[in-house]
Amino acid sequence: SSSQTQTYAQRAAKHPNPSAKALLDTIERKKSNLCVSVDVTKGDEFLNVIDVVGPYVCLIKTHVDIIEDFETSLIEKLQALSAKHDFLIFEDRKFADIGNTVALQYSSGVHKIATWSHITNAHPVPGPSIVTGLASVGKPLGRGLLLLAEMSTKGSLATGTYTEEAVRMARAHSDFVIGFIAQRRMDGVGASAAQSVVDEDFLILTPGVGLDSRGDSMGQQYRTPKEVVTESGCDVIIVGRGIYGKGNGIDIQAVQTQAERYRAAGWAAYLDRIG
Ligand code: 6AU
Repeated sequence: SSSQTQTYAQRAAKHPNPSAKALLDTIERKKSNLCVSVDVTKGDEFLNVIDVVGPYVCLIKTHVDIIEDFETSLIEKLQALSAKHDFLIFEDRKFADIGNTVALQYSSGVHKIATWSHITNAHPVPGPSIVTGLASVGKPLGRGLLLLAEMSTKGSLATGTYTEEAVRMARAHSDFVIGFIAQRRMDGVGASAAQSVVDEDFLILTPGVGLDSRGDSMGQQYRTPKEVVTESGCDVIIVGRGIYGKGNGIDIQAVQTQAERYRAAGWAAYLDRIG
């Protein structure tokens, strides 16, 4: 059977990449396919939101470069919360440069992403050298990479043959590329009849998820967990503003309520899919 109808536990048991296996195991253990995207700009708000949503998530997604008062101790606190609540960390860096440059951006600078982020992502636009550049840093550490095969935004150029080439690139580097940021399952996409793709198991992490809104004023488009997980076969829902809100100031009780609501919706959609 394809990964579409297998349980997360069945997939975890045979996944060769340590970060993909850990994510699948965490999803099963916590009965959560929810990743919360914590796109806030103050370190204390960042930690407060993560502490509250932590029990309901398999994964926390960060954009560390938007935090105004970033310091190394923030990463230590993030790691302590990861241990306390049992979730993995995904820095949404969207690398997009030549191999040598992305290897430096991944390992070095202020943020040293590879030292703490289990999973990161990259645009396939430079070609396979972006994967080998990042793998030179991340593979020895047991990290995993997601390629952006599609985007959630209106007018995205990541469609058609671009998406197919992204999947082929992943297939050629499946020791480090664990899946895609995409809007649907990629089983067999871009495969020639001669290629055997039956054993591949790419994880599909999907942003652009909302229960109360269909988009924002800057091109974002939202679909429901049912559309994303049951109908399109995706594995993890990524939710930001649907959970932590849009206004100024964070209502921590509301954040907890929304995290529980999205966890339940994402899990129900998965149970519907596997039947
Ligand atoms: O739920 P939102 O709209 O508040 O946040 C969605 C999050 C943001 C985006 O940077 C990210 O998901 N994202 C991505 C990722 C994860 O790579 C790709 C994409 O196509 N759309 C998208 O929104 O942090």
